[in-house]
Order: sequence, then C-alpha cells, then structure tokens
Amino acid sequence: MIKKHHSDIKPSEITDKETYLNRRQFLQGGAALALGLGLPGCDASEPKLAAPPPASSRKKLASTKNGAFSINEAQTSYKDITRYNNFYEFSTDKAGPAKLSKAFVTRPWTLTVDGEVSKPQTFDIEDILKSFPLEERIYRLRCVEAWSMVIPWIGFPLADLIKKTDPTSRAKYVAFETLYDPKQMPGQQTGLFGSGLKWPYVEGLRIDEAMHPLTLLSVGLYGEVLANQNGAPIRLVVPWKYGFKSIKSIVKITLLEKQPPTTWNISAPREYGFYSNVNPKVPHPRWSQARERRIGEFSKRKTLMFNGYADQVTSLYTGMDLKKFY
Ligand SMILES: Nc1nc2c(c(=O)[nH]1)N[C@H]1C(S)=C(S)[C@@H](COP(=O)(O)O)O[C@H]1N2
Ligand SMILES: [Mo]
Repeated sequence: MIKKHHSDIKPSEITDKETYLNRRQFLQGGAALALGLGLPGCDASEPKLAAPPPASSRKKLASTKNGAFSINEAQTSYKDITRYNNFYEFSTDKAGPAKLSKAFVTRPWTLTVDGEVSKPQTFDIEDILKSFPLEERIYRLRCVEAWSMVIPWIGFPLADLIKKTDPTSRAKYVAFETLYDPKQMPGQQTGLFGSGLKWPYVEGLRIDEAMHPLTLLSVGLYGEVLANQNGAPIRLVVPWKYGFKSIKSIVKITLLEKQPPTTWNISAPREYGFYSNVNPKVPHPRWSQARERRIGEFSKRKTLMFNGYADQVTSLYTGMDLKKFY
C-alpha cells in the first residue's frame, strides 16, 4: 500500500536529499502512521507533476477585482497552484490530487448551513454562484510546512452566506465539513495506511474570524472555476492562518456554541492548535516558522505575522497569549 503510494516518485525527482532519506527510512520501517501524523500536507520534496487540467474541463468565471483586499506581489503560476496541492482525500503526495481528482463529481452539489441559526438552509451550488457577487482577491497562502503561494482567488465573503441563515446569539463558533465519499476519494479508503487522518476532514473558526471580511468562500481562481484539486466546487480561504484551515470541497457549515474539533488538532494536538494563525514567533514543535519558501522561488523569505494581514486581524486576538492559543 505504502510502496504503491510512492512508486511514481523516483529518487532522481526529489531534490531535497534529506526528504528522500526520510522517505526511504519511512518505507523501510513501514511506519504507516508517521506520514500523516506529522505534517498537514507538508512535505518539501519536488513532486512529479501531472499534466495540466484538460482545456475541456476548464471553465471561465467572471468576477470583479477587489484591489483593497489584494496584495501586490507576483502571483504563483497556474501550473504550480493546480499541480502542487494538499488534498489528503486524494493523496498525501503534492502531485497526487491533480492526478486522482480528475473524475471527481462536483455537480449536483449542496452546502448545508445549520446549527445555531434561525434559518437553516441547504444551498445549491448553482444558486450560490448566482446569488453572491464574485470578487477576485489576491491573497497569500502559507502552508504550515513553510512554503507559500500567491493566489488570485475568486469568491465572496463567508459572512454573506452566514448572514442569510440568521445566526442566534449562541453562535460562537463555526464548524466546516468536507464531503465524505470514499468511492470518489481514495485517501478516505486507506485508514491507518494512508494519511492516518480521521474522515471527514473538519475545520473550525471562531465566529468573529468567520465573519471577518478577509474570510472568503472560494469558487474559482485565475479567472476560472476551481480545479477539483483546489477544492471544487467551494472551499474556504482564511489568509492569515496556516493553509490547513482552508478546508476544501465543503458540504456542511454548522454554527455552534462550543469550539468544534478540527482534523489536524485531532491528529496531533501538540502540533496543531485550533487557532493556527501564521506566527513566525511560535515555532512548530519540530521546525521553525520564521521563514518560508515561495513556490517558484529559490531562496527563502521571512514569514510575516498573521501572514502579512496583521493590520486587519490583530485586534481579533487582543489579550490572548498566542503561544498558548497556537
Ligand atoms: N478537505 C481538505 N482540505 C484541505 C486539505 C486537505 O487535505 N483536505 N489540505 C489543506 C492544506 S494543508 C493546505 S496547505 C491547503 C492547500 O490548498 P491548495 O492545494 O489549493 O493550494 O488546503 C487545505 N485544505
Ligand atoms: Mo498546508
């Protein structure tokens, strides 16, 4: 199982020697759990990239550029954004999701919003696309593994969707859930021999984080409908938090009074907290978070507090010890 999983990667394709040696050790030891328990998609090796999505599966998606919410940095190429992915439902390899999600069915698709709301609703994805004005926003995405990208997302504020359901005063947290469909998502079939994660993938935010104007539900990027490997048909984008908070292929959003469990926190609570704000001053227990490699660049750059969004989000955490609430 493990062997098969990595058989398409030749040592010569892996630039980082240490990663290769670790991987070999891992394969020899057969320690299936180790892969998943450590890193939310964080494996620094260079993957063997799949062919780009066929032109026939790519659809244009119109949006209005939101300059005020966009950064002015070179965008990561479409090729890298769609071929270097973390989507453990399909594969734990960076190149895997692009190859294994080609036949993923994203229509029909519904997204249910329930819990502490007076108007629980199930939205059809087609209605969502018609009801919410779509914006383009260029955001940084910083993976907990210390790489980053700059992505021109298309989407709309999560707050706009939540407001339609009329949250009650008890709504203090928001829980998110990815589709559970092992027939379509091979990574959900593997149990302990795959990523070791518990399915479905779940994430959570505090209600003020969820309602923050930067928090986006994304349905596209680079002027097109989201590729399956990027979380089609609808995924979250929380730019000041580590990438694993940006849950893909969402089917359910539940407003709650209590803090919900989250996939990576369940998997390794000492390493991944509920908040998971990008913070160069709080190292991961096994590596520094002070620097990152921008995909497509060679040298590393400094990681910015809250991934560069400190002006907008610092006030959400006033009085909180961010070492404790990591
Ligand atoms: N359902 C689900 N969502 C997920 C993941 C995943 O494995 N499953 N990986 C996360 C991680 S670790 C990152 S860095 C981002 C990557 O998003 P991208 O592939 O669109 O760049 O998705 C996040 N959302
Ligand atoms: Mo990540």
